Amino acid sequence: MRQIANQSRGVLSQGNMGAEVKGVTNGLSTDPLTLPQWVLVQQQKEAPHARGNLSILLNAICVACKFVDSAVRKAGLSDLLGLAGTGNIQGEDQKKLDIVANEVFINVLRRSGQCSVLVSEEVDDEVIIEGGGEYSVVFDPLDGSSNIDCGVSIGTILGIYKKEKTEAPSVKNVLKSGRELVGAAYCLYGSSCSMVLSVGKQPAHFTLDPSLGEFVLTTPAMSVPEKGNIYSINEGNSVLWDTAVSRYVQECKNPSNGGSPKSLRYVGSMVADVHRTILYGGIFMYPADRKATKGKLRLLYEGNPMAYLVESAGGRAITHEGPVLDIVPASIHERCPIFLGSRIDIEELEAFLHAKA
Ligand code: AHM
Ligand code: MG
Repeated sequence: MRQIANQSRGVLSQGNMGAEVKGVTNGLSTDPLTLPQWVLVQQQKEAPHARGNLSILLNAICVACKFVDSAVRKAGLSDLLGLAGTGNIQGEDQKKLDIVANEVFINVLRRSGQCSVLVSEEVDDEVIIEGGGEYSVVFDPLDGSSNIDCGVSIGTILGIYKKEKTEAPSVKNVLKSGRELVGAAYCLYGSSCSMVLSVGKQPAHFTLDPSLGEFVLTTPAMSVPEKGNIYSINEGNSVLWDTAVSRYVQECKNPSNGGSPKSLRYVGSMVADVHRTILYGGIFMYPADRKATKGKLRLLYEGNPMAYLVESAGGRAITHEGPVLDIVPASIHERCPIFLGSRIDIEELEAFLHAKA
């Protein structure tokens, strides 16, 4: 058998793998970078003296996401579809999978030893972990619940805060503007399982390889296209919108410059709608309206993490007034209107939001 250059002498070096050691052979990646490996490499580069606590936390998040992905894929076979018979603080019926996902995230995050405060969409009050670590995680364990039973994409959304060592664990650790997030991620349980993660830099995209059971890096640095041709909004609420939103959506359908109309895409799962917006460009909107005067989506564990990821990818995220990330929340389940996506599309929307009625 022919020997591979350098490997035979045991001198493979970082960045110089030897002429015959390639990353792809017969269409198969032979150089997969898993999420835990990626985190270690980033940490060594950015914070060589770090104690690895963030790595432990991110690994725990990976485990929980893999568990939920597996539960979602076999839900129809394991009596996991349908209602649990309980409700959450927002008065919404909880699905069985909402409860499973919530339990998994709380257990895995608690056991990681890195968290002192957890906030979940499915739990009325913040969870304080005595003797926990410096991180606080806010999360929607299973977003897009209305899509669970019909097999449409759903997801998990997470935001990560870090407290000062001297700060006592309390709800104050998370009642901070989104600018203070140290990281955010979402996991999409779709036609494939994708994790998009940012810890202060452009988001990286990982795809779950089910045969390895690992998230493998598929895009190191994601960028939202400057402009897109998709708008995404629940048009069923159009009778409730204000004039600015109505006029902007009309402009999307019938551009005043005679250009082509935008296409409408709306999954009704924020993770799926935001993932498409980051990849293809365009605009996703859940505005305030006459009925939902603060919008529908929750600031802490839906609006802020998504705004953080979209802005880290060069896009923008605003309310009717200003950046989502500037809002300082007063309570853990508060709602906020949100418009996010391509920079130019958001600028065009702003012209309508700021115009005199
Ligand atoms: P959920 O957290 O109860 O699942 O609700 C959030 C979801 C988002 O994923 C999605 O963008 C929105 O609700 C859809 O709402 P609507 O059905 O009103 O369009
Ligand atoms: Mg949600």
